[in-house]
Amino acid sequence: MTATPVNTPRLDGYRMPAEFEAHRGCWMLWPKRGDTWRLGAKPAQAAFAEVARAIRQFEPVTVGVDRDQWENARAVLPDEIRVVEISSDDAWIRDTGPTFVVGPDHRLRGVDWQFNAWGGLNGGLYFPWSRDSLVAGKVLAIEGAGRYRAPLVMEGGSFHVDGQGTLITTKECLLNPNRNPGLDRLQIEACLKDYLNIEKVIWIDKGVYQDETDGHVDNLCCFTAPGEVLLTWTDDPGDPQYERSRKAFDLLSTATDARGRRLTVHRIHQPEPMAATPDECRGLDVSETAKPRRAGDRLAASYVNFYIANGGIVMPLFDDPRDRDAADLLARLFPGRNIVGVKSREILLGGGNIHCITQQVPSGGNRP
Ligand code: KQY
Repeated sequence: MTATPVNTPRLDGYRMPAEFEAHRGCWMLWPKRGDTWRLGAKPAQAAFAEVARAIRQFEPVTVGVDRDQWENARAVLPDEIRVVEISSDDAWIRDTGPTFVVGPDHRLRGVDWQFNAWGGLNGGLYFPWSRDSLVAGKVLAIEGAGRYRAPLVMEGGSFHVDGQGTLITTKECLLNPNRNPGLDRLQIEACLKDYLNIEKVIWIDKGVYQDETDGHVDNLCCFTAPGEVLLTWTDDPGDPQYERSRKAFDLLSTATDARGRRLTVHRIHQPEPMAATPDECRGLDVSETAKPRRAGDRLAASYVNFYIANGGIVMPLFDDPRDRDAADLLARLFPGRNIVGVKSREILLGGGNIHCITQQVPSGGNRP
């Protein structure tokens, strides 16, 4: 008996566009869990609402909300933001939402990865994650987009694509035994090629120091255009981030992409190292089923964790003297897009930033 071949985006001619290509809109989820977000998630909800408002200047935004937060979210968010009921375990739609792919006819479908809360019972961040696992399917149903169920355990923040056949990721995350212990690097590459329709994978060793996702690339570097990458950086050789960024710089600046181009690597200096304060940690619910967040823990702050919208960049601000230089650099790298900064410490305290809480829906057309 011969096995029925499983359809994949590659076989069907679907590909994942780069984030800098045109969008139909953006999805977010509403934060509420008290062991991730302090003070009953109120400060985080204000920050998420600010991000949603910033993105709404450029494209439609939908926010998925648990039943018991629906009225609250609806009251806090402006009318022009769509609010729909979707339950989830936490609010990281970059990781739990679908990765949209576009077909030859410009039709949308989505890849639904296997999710295990960044490592399952071997270093994952909370248990259970069963509601998170259903988020991608629910978003695709609302969007009326077909669903590819991918066999890989991974998250949307663990890779970036240039839309022209190249994917960047980190070994620290995708080769971590807490994701796909039964698969080797070549098997993982083959799966990425099938489900994202890419040709080349660039493997960086490690992501940002103390990043609780096991080094998601979306906090370390991203494509700003085909052939151009932006990398978080520090000039301080005494900082544990220094070696990580230097190695990534050396690798990226000698790598070629799927089209054979040498990459241009831009560096964006990280903010001053920062940590969670005792007061911030006192505001968290105590929980047996989630990673404890302790005062003094370094936060994985990076300016690279921004969202590229149609005509805009929504970037994290840290109340740091480097905020201004970071915004100026992004303005130079993204001519024609307005740079909008949002104070993001409350999002950072939960272990991610603006890119991690957003998921673009591509329009399939060219950049506007
Ligand atoms: O890097 C991301 N895409 C998400 C960060 C998730 C942090 C979970 N606490």
